Amino acid sequence: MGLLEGKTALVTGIANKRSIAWGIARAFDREGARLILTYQNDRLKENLDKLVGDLSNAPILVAPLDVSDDGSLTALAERIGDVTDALDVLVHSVAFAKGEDLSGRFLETSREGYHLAQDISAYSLTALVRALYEPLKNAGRASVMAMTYQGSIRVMPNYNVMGVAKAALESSVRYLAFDLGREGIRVNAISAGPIKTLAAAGVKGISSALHSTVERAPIAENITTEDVGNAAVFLASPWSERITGHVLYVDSGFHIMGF
Ligand code: 0WD
Repeated sequence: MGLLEGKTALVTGIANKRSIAWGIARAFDREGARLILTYQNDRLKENLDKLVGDLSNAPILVAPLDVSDDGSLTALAERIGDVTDALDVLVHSVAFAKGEDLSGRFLETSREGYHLAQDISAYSLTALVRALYEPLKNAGRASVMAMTYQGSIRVMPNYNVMGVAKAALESSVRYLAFDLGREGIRVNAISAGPIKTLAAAGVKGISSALHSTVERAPIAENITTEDVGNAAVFLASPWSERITGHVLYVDSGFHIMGF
């Protein structure tokens, strides 16, 4: 029997087969979860339609979601309400910043670029949890998780405005964990090491980040979306029942290193 048998899990942020969210969806599927998947726009829906054929169980719902649009969040909550009263697992795997804000000096970040990165990459977690509060509460023991990166606490050249957004995201995880703990809703983050995805390709210097992991991390190997998927299964399962407000590093141990 799978670790997530009988659980309903929403996974956001699948852009293509390289997406971290796809690694998570596959791991959840393997463990017997009932999946709800979202896509950002029609172009990405086509990718998702092809990918879901690889799952052992068809998703119970595939729906659009633009996290920057409150109407879209409300519409998603309604669609979810049509298929289930309870949502056991919620995965936030969404981030965006302007290309020009992901290279050069952080100093040059515009007000607009800063707001955009914060809105889509950090505030969206709170917006999503707010929109889905009822089904999460109904689950009794729900688990929410967000994807983050160590650029939140250390300077990773070029990560810039996204590092600041990830700091806000990780802080949001802690405040939400406090707000929702008494309702049985846990909120955690997974801080993944660098993985070559569509979003990562937008950050100048991803190749050197991948190279650094192999050179300097205790486990001298880059991580995969499958590694993140397995950690997500743990956070979604009862085996992590007393863990909340935590940032779990899945980075081959890179974060413990000084020199
Ligand atoms: O090295 C990496 N790849 C790491 C990624 C290391 C550590 C953390 N992360 C984080 C990212 O910051 C993000 O939060 O993992 C999460 C998932 O990112 P990913 O899997 O690396 O990237 P990708 O496959 O591109 O998925 C992110 C998706 C978007 O894709 P594109 O590249 O088309 O922007 O986030 C979605 C979109 O599908 N997205 C949105 N979804 C709903 N509403 C929105 C939006 N407004 N904007 C972006």
